[in-house]
Amino acid sequence: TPRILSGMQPTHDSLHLGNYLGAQVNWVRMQRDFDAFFCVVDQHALTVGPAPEELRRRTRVTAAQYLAGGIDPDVSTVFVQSHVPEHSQLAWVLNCITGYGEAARMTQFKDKAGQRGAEGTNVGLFTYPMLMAADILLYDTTAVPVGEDQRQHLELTRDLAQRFNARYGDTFVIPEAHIPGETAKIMSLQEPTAKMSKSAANQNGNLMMLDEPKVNTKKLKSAVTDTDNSVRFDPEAKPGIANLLRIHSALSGESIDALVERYAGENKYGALKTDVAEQVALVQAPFKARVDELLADPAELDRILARGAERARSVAAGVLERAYDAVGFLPSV
Ligand code: AQP
Repeated sequence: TPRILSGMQPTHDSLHLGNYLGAQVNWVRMQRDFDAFFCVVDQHALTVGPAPEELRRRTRVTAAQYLAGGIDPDVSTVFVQSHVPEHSQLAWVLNCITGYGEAARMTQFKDKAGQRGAEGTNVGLFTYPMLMAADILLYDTTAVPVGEDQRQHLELTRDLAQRFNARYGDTFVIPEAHIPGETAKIMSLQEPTAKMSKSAANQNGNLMMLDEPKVNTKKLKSAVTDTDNSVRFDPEAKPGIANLLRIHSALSGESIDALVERYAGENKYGALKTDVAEQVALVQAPFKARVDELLADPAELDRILARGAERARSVAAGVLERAYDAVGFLPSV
């Protein structure tokens, strides 16, 4: 069976609706057709310098959200990146075939380094894409379900795999990005031309999966729209309304055309916002309840993650050995 791998960073106490609609919904859809690996990428999260107890808590919360969103640990392999040392081992090898200029062109790095300044930018942030490439290539992954923001990193992963194969002989499977249509980029409610982001300065633009529904309702009521007063789907001219329509459509299963028809006429922005809030609450309330249940028994959660790590290592070890041998490292036994 073909394999998928994806992950999220435990950089926040809750995922946002963009993570959920852009990535997780697809994970759940795909887990039965693929041999699926879902990783909590705690080593990536270390690049933003979390306090140790924060990272520990967020790693568990993130894993709990995978399960609450519908990932079945009996079907998929759910694990924590730092439990599988092969990730950093392969990352080193990939660092050595990545051009400095190539890495410096990554827009996510440029954005984050720009925000943090030279003093606040660590080398981990720079080598992030090569660690991500290792995450993917270690599992002979065929498809990677992610949001639009990860497209460039996926392209780099493919380039590195092809370069490695050309230089050292056929070693890695070349993965394909699997990016959804309308939900690939859920926008900030406050700045609808920028993506909803855990690290955004204005958190009022984020709908957090684990917030109380009334908090999200309030954020939706003050979502930025436009003064044109009619509901139409026009992402260029009306990014705020387009974002609300996409969110509604993804959660309710109704087509965007049907929604545009429903909110035809003047002064329907309020009604649209109220209805989106209702759809968000419908998904969010059971999600949050399930997360609370899972966190009440951290030992069980840790057992699931330990089982996942064991399965992950059983695959990753073989692929790493292939790569180590290909580059000319001596076998250790
Ligand atoms: N706004 C979004 N719309 C659709 N998909 C999104 N993803 C992130 N933001 C959106 C997808 O969620 C997955 C997990 O991402 P991550 O944890 O690696 O975080 P990120 O991509 O760096 O984005 P975040 O969550 O906003 O965090 P920060 O602010 O720290 O960068 C990925 O599949 C991503 O595509």
